[in-house]
Amino acid sequence: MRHILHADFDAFYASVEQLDKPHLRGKPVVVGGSAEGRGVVASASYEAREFGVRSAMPMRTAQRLCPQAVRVGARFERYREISRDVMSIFRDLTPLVEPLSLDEAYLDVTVVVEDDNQPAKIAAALKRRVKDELGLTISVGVATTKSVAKIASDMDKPDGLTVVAPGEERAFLAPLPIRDLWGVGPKTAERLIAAGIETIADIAECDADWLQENFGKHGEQMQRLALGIDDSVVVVSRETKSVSAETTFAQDIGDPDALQEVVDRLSQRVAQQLRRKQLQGRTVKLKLRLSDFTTFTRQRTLPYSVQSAADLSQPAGELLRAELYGGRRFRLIGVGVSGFEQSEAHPDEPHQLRFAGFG
Ligand code: DCP
Ligand code: MG
Ligand code: MG
Repeated sequence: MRHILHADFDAFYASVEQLDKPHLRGKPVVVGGSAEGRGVVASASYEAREFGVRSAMPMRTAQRLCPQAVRVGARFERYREISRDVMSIFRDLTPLVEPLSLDEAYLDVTVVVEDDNQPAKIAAALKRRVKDELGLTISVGVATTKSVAKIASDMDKPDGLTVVAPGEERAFLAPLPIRDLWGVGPKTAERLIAAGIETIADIAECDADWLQENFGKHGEQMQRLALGIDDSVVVVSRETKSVSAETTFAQDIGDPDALQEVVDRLSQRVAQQLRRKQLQGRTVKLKLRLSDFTTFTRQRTLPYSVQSAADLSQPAGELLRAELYGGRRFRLIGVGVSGFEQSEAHPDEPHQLRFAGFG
């Protein structure tokens, strides 16, 4: 039997803003783009939620529901920093940490459990440590499976701790609406409700053949999850050593401006991946292939680390210009970054979720 924690910050972006700007504490706060710019709410403080404000809502609607709410723009760098901090607190507890996004992760604490250190106690201690060290609250779900732990962490927000004892998984899930189940997105939910299936218990008790006929393998999986059966393990992603992007041309290119444009575009792709993986590196690499298929790389290590497309395309462009002599033409260009700053393991992209509709 496994013991899994799912931990998720409460109103993450909004709480960070309240932490950094004490005058916002206790007030309705929404983080996101302006109403004039057709912005949407990324995160709403729990004070704002009392007025019905929710994530993904147009900012204009949020301001109508709660005119006194203070809107602040998002500061992704800061959120990434706190995300790194919390993941490192998690990894202090167990190496089996699977981040799902900046503000949440699964932790497999099976080997940490002892007679006098039960999962509930471990979770409470983790919440306390995060609060003491970061000044923010997380909600934690404790269960024997990932899917139940994830649902449990959402039950008692904010500052929640919900423990589903071994053997209680099915009973815990039974009364919940089908939308709470892993993998039940809006379309699936609509079809299930049309058939009179409204709670997770309804799925658990539903005729297996009917589910299979209507939803195929997904139907089978839904029923297993509804019964509290889920064998998926906490996946620790490998450390990323480098991030790169390359492109091959239909026709060889020699024009410096056209080549620089390609470098700019590749830099943007790399920057996007770096952002997603919360990485920044000091070594910029350019890969080149000539018309005659000779392939080589040039690299430079900078005194500072880069993450943005602009910071990356500039040194990559310099490496390129040094190779533009004698009318050389290129058939492939690649741009990459390595030499990442933090030495600790970094999450890869949050793992691909198997179903649509998983929040
Ligand atoms: N986020 C976003 N757009 C969304 C949903 C989320 O930009 N539609 C961002 C802002 C959130 C962060 O991701 O702060 C974490 O997402 P959560 O779903 O965990 O939401 P919160 O942490 O804000 O609130 P909760 O207390 O419900 O977890
Ligand atoms: Mg959250
Ligand atoms: Mg989250």
